[in-house]
Amino acid sequence: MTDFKLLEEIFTTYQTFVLTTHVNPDADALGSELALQRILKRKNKSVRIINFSSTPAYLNFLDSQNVIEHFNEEEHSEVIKAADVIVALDFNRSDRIVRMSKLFLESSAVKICIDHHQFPENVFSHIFGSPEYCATGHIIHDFIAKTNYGKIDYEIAEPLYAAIMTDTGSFRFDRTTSDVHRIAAELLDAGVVPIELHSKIFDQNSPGKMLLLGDTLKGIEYYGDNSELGVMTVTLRALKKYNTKEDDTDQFINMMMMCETVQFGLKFLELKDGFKVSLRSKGKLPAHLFAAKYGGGGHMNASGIRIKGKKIKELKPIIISEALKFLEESK
Ligand SMILES: [Mn+2]
Repeated sequence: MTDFKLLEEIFTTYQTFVLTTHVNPDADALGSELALQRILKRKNKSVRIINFSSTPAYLNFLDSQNVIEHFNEEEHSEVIKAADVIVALDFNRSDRIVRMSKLFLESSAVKICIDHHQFPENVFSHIFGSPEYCATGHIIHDFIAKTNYGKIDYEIAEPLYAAIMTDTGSFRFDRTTSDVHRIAAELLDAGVVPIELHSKIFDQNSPGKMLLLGDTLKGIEYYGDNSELGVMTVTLRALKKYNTKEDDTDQFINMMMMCETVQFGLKFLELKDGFKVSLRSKGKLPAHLFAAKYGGGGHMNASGIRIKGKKIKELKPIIISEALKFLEESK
């Protein structure tokens, strides 16, 4: 059980808060930060949101008051040091905030993690939430609802709906329970218009991104006797060709999973200093256990691996043959 009373006590006791989230933040990461920031502000707390990555353009509308700050060591190291409480949202391992992690680990602040991923690192004073939650925004919602720590009006409902809608894949993934739908109903009652928010988040693709998507889909490789394994690859060259960025490719893997035969999907994304593999699986296939073999993590049906200092072509054939073995063993 998540101890929301303790969380409320911490919020009540302390005055200055720094909220942060993982590199390349998504709508759950940012929506959770913004909802919590707004709730704490109403209690006259001093709250800064400092993120390692800048906000992706398509999610800028969520930050209507322009409060999210992009991490800059000079400007923020004192702020992070002086905070009473640092709240880590939507991540549970310090390396997910990249170069902010040193300041985070060295800070004497109370370190809170509010998150729904598995296997938290042992660096937090308190952890709230669990993988049972469909989104970090879901945890924030339950905290507010169960403790009455503020009112869920439109200002809070919009970021929470964005968080929950996106992390449940528009209310279809595994943890989309009847409770999640009841929460969605509550957020609609607070003024959220689903089609508007959905369109603001999902219909924001540049023409270049659509062309990159076309090339990437065309390049899908299928493996296994019945094409159960799907593999897609995005290179830095392709990103550059279409004037696109890493986060433009976030949804590509979900498109590959639309193929009926594909049970396990891998997306290789080239980075300047290595590469990233996103994993998706269907049913009970535990993608996160496969990710863990390479030091990655995530959820059963959606996880990720980050490999530093190696080229895709060095490891891709190995990862593919391991993935085929993994598929075979999981049958
Ligand atoms: Mn999340």
